Amino acid sequence: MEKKVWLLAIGLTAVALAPGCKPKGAQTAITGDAASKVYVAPGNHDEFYNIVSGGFNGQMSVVGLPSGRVLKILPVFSVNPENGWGYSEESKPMLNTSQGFVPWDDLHHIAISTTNAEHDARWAFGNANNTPRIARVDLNTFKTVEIIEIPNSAGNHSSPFITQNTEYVVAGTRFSVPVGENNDVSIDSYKENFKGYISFIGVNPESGEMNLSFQIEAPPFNFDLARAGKNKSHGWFFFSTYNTEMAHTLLEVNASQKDKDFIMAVNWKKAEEYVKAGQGTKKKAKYVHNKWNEETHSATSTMMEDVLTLDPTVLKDIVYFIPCPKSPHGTDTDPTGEFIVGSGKLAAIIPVFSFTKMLAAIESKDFEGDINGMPVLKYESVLHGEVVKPGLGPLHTEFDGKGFAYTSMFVSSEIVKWNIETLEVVDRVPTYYSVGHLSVPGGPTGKPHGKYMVAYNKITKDRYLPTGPELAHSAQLYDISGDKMQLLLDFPTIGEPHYAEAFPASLIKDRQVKFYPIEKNQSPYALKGVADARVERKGNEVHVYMTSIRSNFRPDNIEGVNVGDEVYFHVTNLEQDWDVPHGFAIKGANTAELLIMPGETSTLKWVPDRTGVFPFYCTDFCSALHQEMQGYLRVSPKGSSTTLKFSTGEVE
Ligand code: CUK
Ligand code: CUA
Repeated sequence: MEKKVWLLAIGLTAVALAPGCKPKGAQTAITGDAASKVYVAPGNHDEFYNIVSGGFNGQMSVVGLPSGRVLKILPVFSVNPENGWGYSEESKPMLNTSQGFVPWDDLHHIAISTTNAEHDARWAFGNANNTPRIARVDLNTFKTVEIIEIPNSAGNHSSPFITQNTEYVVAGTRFSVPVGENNDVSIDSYKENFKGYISFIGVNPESGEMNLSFQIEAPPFNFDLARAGKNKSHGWFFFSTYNTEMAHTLLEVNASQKDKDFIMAVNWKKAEEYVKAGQGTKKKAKYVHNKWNEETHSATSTMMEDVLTLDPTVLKDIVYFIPCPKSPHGTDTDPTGEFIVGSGKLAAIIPVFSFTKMLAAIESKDFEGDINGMPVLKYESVLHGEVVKPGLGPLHTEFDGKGFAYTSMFVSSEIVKWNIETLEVVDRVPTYYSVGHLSVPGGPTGKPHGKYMVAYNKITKDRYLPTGPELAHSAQLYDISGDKMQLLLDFPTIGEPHYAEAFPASLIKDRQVKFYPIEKNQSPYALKGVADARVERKGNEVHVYMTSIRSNFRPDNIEGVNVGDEVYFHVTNLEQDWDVPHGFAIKGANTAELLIMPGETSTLKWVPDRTGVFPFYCTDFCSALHQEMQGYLRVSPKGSSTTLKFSTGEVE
């Protein structure tokens, strides 16, 4: 009975919303050896790191494959009370934007750095949709070390995608908006006043530091996703667009009018030439650039003032349009760089374009028209072929390096494997349920590692124990080493993942930072030993220079603080060993704890609003005497003359 009601509910959902169909031929059972294929024995390590976007939680999670074990959650565009990210004075500037402190975002896509189109896994980039930003995470420390805001963008969805040597991370705007001074315009003037901007953010090959190199001004389409060309198509970038109708109301209907939208092909090497030749216009734009410094253990935030803009209607040969059926979502390039797959979410086929044919069509000016002087190529001239009857609602495609492509089918809840050359569908498996992105280790690179594929599903329904109105989101791991895809494992995820990338653990596991050398600690508040522990008053500021080492804080008892004082606890963790963080928390503080890594200094600010004696303690169980790691701070009335004093344990 219960089951029947449930099926009916799904049926209704399916009718109303299209997605959510129970896959046909649903085999819930998995075959014999699946468990042993995902079993990583206690003490053994996983073969791959999987860096997974958190969607609306603004974080990334680190998952081991094939086990599906969650190893870490990284705050990127979010505060994290667990370790004080966004709460400590040092980390607050990382979340600054031109709109002020923004402690949340919607993170959809991961890009792992590459060299020669192969993962080097030095950095993981992630996008912020809502307040357009790109973040860079250092994969030696698994810490967010840089965030750059993207001006003239709104809904930074087509982002971040990287070129094959990580020359650029690229960001296309989902929403076109009016930009510059003249931004108070009628929404009905969409076609005249709105613009779509594509941003190329240069990445320093040594330090990884990002800088907004230039923006290309594009028509007011919606830019959805993108992929760089690679190997033979290195130097080009491909962006999927929808709403080429340029509608601004009821997009559900009005942006689905045309038979074909476009994949916008961008010759970024050409754009670079124009930049080098001094072309383009510097335009005023305010955006913030935040950087973390591993020696001062703190972040700085800089307001930037302008951006170089290229107008491709004037600067020729940068932008071309490839017609692509029905509101393409993903666009993906195969490992050779020859094939460009457009996944029209409302299309009945999957078109596959040929880079060679595209170049030939450009060469022979085989155009069907233009958009403001930017050529529109002929669909047939650029088409390698179509995958017929692949399923319903193609979204995203990954590759295995063995000549096959895997496309997620959102509406029919399945994954379809097809041959890139012959376009023949060779296998299909159901997913539970509506699948979004897929992730094959090395899948977007020139050298996929194959072996596994993870599907990140949107609707979980009955896969796990229910947890109230909101159910766990679901990832599913498939073995793709044979001819037939085989479901191995379901595992719940953190947040709502969209894209994820996976790479061999061997790339980075031996170069992990174990602790920060205390002698290199350049924080102005760092202490190099317990002898320097002290408390200083400067007007109404009280600075507590504190050390933590197993198993004490120095100073531990502090008196002479008054109500309304600004108290700064600058805590240095003096440990020089792996895996010995100390925590710091004080009763009454309206903030989070600090979790201080060995050799690091971190600051918690507190303005006491009442008198009393307030205990503080270490929050990380660091030794057998962890519970002894504590102290007291006395707060006296405003203006009181209680003498400033502190004990460091030496005198009794
Ligand atoms: S999107 Cu989520 S399933 Cu934002 Cu890459 Cu396609
Ligand atoms: Cu330090 Cu517990």
